[in-house]
Amino acid sequence: MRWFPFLPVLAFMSVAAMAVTAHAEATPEFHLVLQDHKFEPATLKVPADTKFKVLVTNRNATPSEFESTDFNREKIVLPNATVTVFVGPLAKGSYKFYDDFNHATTGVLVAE
Ligand SMILES: [Cu+2]
Repeated sequence: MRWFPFLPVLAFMSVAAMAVTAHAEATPEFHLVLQDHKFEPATLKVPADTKFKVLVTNRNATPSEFESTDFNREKIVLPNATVTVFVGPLAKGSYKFYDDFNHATTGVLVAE
C-alpha cells in the first residue's frame, strides 16, 4: 500500500486539529461577584495583551451595571444573574471599573 502521497494531507489535518484545540482554550475566564455592594475580588489580576472574559454575578437584591470607562464596557446584571463581558487585549496597567447604579462600588483590573 502506498500511503506516502497522503503524508502532506495528514500533516495538514493534524495542524488544523491543533489550531482548533488552541482556539477552544484561547479565552481565559475570570469571575467577579457583587455582594453587599462590593466587588469580590475588588482587585482582579488578568493577563496583559490577551483577550479574556469576566463573568460578573450579582448577589445583591438590586440590579447593578458593571461599567468601566477605562476599558469601555457596560452591562446590566440583574439580581442572581451572571453576565459575560469580553475584555481586552489590554496593555499592562490598572483599569478601574464600578457599579454604575451604585458608584461607591468599585474595583480594578490589573493587567500584567
Ligand atoms: Cu452605565
